Amino acid sequence: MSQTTEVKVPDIGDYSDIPVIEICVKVGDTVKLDDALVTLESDKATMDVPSSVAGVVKEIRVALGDRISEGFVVAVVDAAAGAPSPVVTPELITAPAPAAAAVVATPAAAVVPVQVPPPAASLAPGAATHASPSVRLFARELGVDLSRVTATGPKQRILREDVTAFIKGVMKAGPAASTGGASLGGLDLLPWPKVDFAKFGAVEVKPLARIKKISAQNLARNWVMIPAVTYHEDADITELEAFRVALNKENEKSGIKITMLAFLIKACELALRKFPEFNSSLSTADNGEMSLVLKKYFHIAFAADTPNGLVVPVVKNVDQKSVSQIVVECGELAKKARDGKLGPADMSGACFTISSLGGIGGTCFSPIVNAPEVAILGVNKSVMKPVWNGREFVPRLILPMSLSADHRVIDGALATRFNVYVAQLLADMRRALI
Ligand code: CAO
Repeated sequence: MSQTTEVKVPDIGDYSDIPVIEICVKVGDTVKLDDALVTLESDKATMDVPSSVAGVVKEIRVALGDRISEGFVVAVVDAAAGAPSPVVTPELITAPAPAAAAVVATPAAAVVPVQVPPPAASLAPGAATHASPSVRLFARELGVDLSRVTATGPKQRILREDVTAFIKGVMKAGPAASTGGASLGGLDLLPWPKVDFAKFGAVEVKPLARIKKISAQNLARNWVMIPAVTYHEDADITELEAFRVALNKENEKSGIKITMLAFLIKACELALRKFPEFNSSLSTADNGEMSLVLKKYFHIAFAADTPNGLVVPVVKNVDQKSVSQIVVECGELAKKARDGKLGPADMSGACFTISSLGGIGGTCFSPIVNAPEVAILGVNKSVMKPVWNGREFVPRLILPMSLSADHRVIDGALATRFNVYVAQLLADMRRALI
């Protein structure tokens, strides 16, 4: 006879309204007393909600991301016939395990994490993994992303030994292979300052948007790991801009407005062909051996500012497209970006990135290289400047360019040659024919 029990979130102390980060079972699973049904995670603790009976899961009443508190029914379990089902007592509740934020505050936890870059499609590191709070804590202390760890426990559960094996693998492959891992160990970073800002005045706390969280991780890794140098160059775009304006006047009826960004993409594609090191990525084999992958395709990304944060869509095969086609594609991608509709395919495969702040202003900046690319070109607003032509000062429209390049692949001389060539192309696109 069926004997259903509603399993509720037990007394979890001061915690409430905590998001569900993992659902450990599915309908039809057989569970033992105390098997974890779901995992909750606040900013301070991770805790499993254990089954209060042994039996078969009949219903799951929560979804990932739901915020729940004590007493909320997470699942309905049909107690196995004949199996005694002692009711869970508060002592049986899995003790809340302090999460990273809390750990960081203690000196003992000032372990520099072994971070492994998330796979391109990994939007939420650690998501969809099964592990107990103590294993999660262990992984956090070491900075291990559980989604990269191979689980050997029952029902794909990650065990402490799995985390240890993962770390051993990373260490064995050497610092270079960990790319973002052990090589950070020497930095001996201080914990992030914890300040009660409200002590100094009124504040408002806002959660970071998802895009910002993802880009924060990527930017921090790229900033720390890539020894990038930024090289500045001025491009004289007087004639190109006059041509662009004239074209747009001609094409007023068609509605397609040729942009400076499209010319920049074309010029960069031509420069990538002339300087193939710029169209490459560093890659590390399992034995730690590093090599340079030179690409024979030309996919160029551009940074797009959206209300939710920065995204970087990619225009594929720009070598096979005219400037007008690039204009149309950039427009479509920028619209998709603003509407939050870019898919992973729209944002992957880039060889090189352009970050244009030209519509806003600025005179120069240091863009962060977008790994695993090796360079990025930033441009600011073009301005009329007096330029000496040997006899007199003449007004010329100058576009400031800032090229950041990974010094492991690109030396200063090469970077400057690239910049000079892009500037020459922008000054006179006829060079592309030579
Ligand atoms: N100099 C002077 N004017 C420029 C210019 C430049 N380098 N680049 C663009 N402009 C002008 C355009 O001609 C346009 O003028 P009109 O409206 O009179 O025609 C205006 O500035 C707006 O251009 P835009 O920037 O919106 O359009 P775009 O095609 O040049 O760029 C995009 C598209 C998606 C790159 C841009 O909208 C964007 O998001 N830029 C921000 C990128 C960013 O945030 N980078 C920083 C990353 S690091 O934090």
